[in-house]
Amino acid sequence: MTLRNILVFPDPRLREIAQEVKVFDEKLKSLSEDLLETMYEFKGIGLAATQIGVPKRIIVIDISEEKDEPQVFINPKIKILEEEEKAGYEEGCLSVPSFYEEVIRPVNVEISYNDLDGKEKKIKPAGLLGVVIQHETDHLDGKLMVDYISSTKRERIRSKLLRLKKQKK
Ligand code: GNR
Ligand code: NI
Repeated sequence: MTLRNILVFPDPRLREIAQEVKVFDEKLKSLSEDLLETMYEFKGIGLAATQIGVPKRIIVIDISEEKDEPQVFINPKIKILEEEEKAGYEEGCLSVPSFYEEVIRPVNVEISYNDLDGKEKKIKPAGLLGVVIQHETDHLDGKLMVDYISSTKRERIRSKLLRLKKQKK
């Protein structure tokens, strides 16, 4: 297992569209382990491969209290079952560190995905799991939490994070 670096907004690599996974081999398992290790290290409840600079459609999630229920979703696809019911959640993102913004998303969704062995699966996630799967799947499409807020706010976050980055160098 290897701890990876997490890209920070506005890194252009966060805007890439990730490629579908077609080969389910040991390399994929080892990459998923790296993602989980990195997510746990940085105290996240989810992480997308895009965030470590690997543009492949892989996400990992653990929303459990004890941090002992890792979940891996390969090639996740979201079907909105019902457009009317939406809910807001105060979201955070490891690629937008220290900013929290409310994002409104559909509540009733169905997720189709492959497991690590390539088997096709389908779930209807409840509550937070549905929110996090949608947040992570956005990453695979180059979309970030900050795209849901006003461009003025987004610009302010962008300059703050850029300034922080230059300080660290
Ligand atoms: O750690 C995270 N917390 C979180 C809180 C609310 C909604 C989504 C998330 S995901 C985030 C980790 C992350 O950036 N995943 O891409
Ligand atoms: Ni994120």
